[in-house]
Amino acid sequence: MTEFTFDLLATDSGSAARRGRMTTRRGLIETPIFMPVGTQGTVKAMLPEALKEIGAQIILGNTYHLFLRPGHELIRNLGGLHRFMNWDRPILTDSGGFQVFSLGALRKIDEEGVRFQSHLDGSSHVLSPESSIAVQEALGADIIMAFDECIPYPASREYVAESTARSGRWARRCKLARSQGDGAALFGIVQGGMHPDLRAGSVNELLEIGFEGYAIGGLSVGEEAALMYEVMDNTLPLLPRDRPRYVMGVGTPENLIEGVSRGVDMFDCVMPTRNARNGVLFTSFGKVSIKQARYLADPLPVDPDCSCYVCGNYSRAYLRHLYQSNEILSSVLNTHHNLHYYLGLMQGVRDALDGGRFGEFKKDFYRKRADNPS
Ligand code: PRF
Ligand code: ZN
Repeated sequence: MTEFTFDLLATDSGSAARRGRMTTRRGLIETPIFMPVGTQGTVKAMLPEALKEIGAQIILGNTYHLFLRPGHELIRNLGGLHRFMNWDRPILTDSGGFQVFSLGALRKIDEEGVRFQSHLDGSSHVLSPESSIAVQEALGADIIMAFDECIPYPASREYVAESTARSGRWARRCKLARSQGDGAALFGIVQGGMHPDLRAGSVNELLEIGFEGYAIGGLSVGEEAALMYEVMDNTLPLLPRDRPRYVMGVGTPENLIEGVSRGVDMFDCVMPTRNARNGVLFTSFGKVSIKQARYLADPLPVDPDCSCYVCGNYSRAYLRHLYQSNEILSSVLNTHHNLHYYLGLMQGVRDALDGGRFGEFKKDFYRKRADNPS
C-alpha cells in the first residue's frame, strides 16, 4: 500500500504559490488542483470517460448524500464507491459537516454529533465524528475529511469560539476513529470564522493532533471576497509547508487564482457544474449567459480560444437553442465546457509554476477579462 505523500516541486518567487504532487493509494495528483464535485456518486451530466478526457485527476463525493441514499453499506457491498460509479482515479469525500448544516434546518448539534432529519423523507439520523469516518471508510475514499461544523456567517464571536473548539474535539475523535493501515489519508479542517486568533487556535489544535493534509473550512459562506482573502492571508502561513492545503467550497476562477497566489493547493466547488445547468458558461474573457437573445444566430463557439469538444463542434446559437428547449444535452455540453475551463485553468497554473512564470500568467488572466467585458 503506497503511503500518502506530498512533495513540493517548485515555489513562485513573487507570491506564496506552490507546485506540488500528492501520491494517494490510487495514484498521483498534480497540484494546484481543482476537484469536480460528484455529490451523489456522479459528477452531474458527465461520463467518467469524459471527466478523464478533460483531465480530472480526483473528484469529490459526499458522506451526507450517500449515507442517506443508497447507503454506505450497500456501496461497500457492491465493491466501494469507485466501482459503483466506474471511477478508478482518486476520490475525496467530504465528511457531511457542511451538507448537514446547509441542507437541514431540522438539526441539533451537541457534543456527540448532529441529529438531523433527512431532506429526502424526514427520517431521523445522527452523524458523529465516528460515524462520518465509518461511512467514508465504507465508501472507500482515498482522502477523507474530519467531521466539523461549517459556521454560518455572520455569527457571534462567542458562537464561533464554541463551535471551533467543538470541531477541534471532533477532529481528535476522527483521528482516533480511523482504521489503521487502510491507506486513506485523513485531512483536518480549520474553522474559526473570520477571527484570526480563533483561526490560529484551530490550526494549533489540528497540528497537535496531526493530519495528512489541512483544509480551511468556513469560507465562501456569504462574506466579501476581500474578507475571505484576509482569512486566507492570516491562516495559510500557519499551516505546515510540507502538507497539502485545501480551501473547501471555493470558488470562482478569480478565487482560484487568488487562492493559489496565497499558497492553496486544492479547491472544489459546484460553481462550474451548477452554473452549466443554469446556462452560465465560463470563458477566458469572463462569464457568458447562453440564454441571452444576442446568441440566437451566433455561429461562434462559446470561447473561440477553448480547445474543448464543445467549442470544437457547436455554436453559441445551438447551445442557446438546447438551453431554451430544456434539452438534456444542454447540461451535458455546458458542464463539459465549464469543467474543461476550470481544469484547463489549473493546468495553466501548474505549467506556469513549472516554468517560473506564474506572475505573468496571473497578469494575463486578469488582462483577458478586463479587455472583454461581457
Ligand atoms: N466544512 C466541510 N465541508 C465544506 C465546508 C466546511 O466548512 C465548506 C465551506 N465553504 C464547503 N464544504 N466539511
Ligand atoms: Zn469549450
